[in-house]
Amino acid sequence: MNKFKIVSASTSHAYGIGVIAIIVGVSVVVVYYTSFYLPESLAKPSVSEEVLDPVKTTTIEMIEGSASSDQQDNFVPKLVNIQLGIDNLVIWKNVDTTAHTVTPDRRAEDSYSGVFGSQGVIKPGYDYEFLFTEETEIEYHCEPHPWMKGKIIVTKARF
Ligand SMILES: [Cu+2]
Repeated sequence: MNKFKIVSASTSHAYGIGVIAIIVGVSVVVVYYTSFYLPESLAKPSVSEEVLDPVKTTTIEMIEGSASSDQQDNFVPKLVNIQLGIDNLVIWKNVDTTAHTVTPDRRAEDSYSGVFGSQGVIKPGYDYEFLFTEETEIEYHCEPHPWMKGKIIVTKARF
C-alpha cells in the first residue's frame, strides 16, 4: 500500500514538470514573437522612393590645404541644408592631398542607413557618402584636424 502511494506521487510529479515545461516553452515562444520578431518586422523603416533615390546629390568638398589650421575653409560648403527626397544623398569628396575623416561630434544614426560617419580615413581622391532618410541635425568634424568643422541640417521637402 505504502509502495503504491510513492509510485503514484512520483508519476504525478513528473507529469507536473512536463506541464510546466510546456507552459514555459510556449511562453518563451510568445515572448520572443512579440518582443523580437514582431517589432522588427514592424520597425523596418518604410522609406519612400523619392528619399531612396533623390533627384540631386549634395557634394561637400574637403578642399586643398584643409590640414592647416590657418586655413579658414575646409569642408566646403560648411553648413548644408538638405531636403528629403531632393538632395539627401550627401557625398564628401576629398580633393585635398591629406587624408581626412567625417566624424560626428555626437553619435548619430539613421534608422535606414545606420551609423553616420566615415569608417577610418578618407584618402585623397576618395569619397564618403551617406543617404539621409530622416530629419536630423548633425555637427561633424575631422578627427586628425579638429578645426575642420561642418554642419548638416536635414528637413522634409518644402513643397
Ligand atoms: Cu582632416
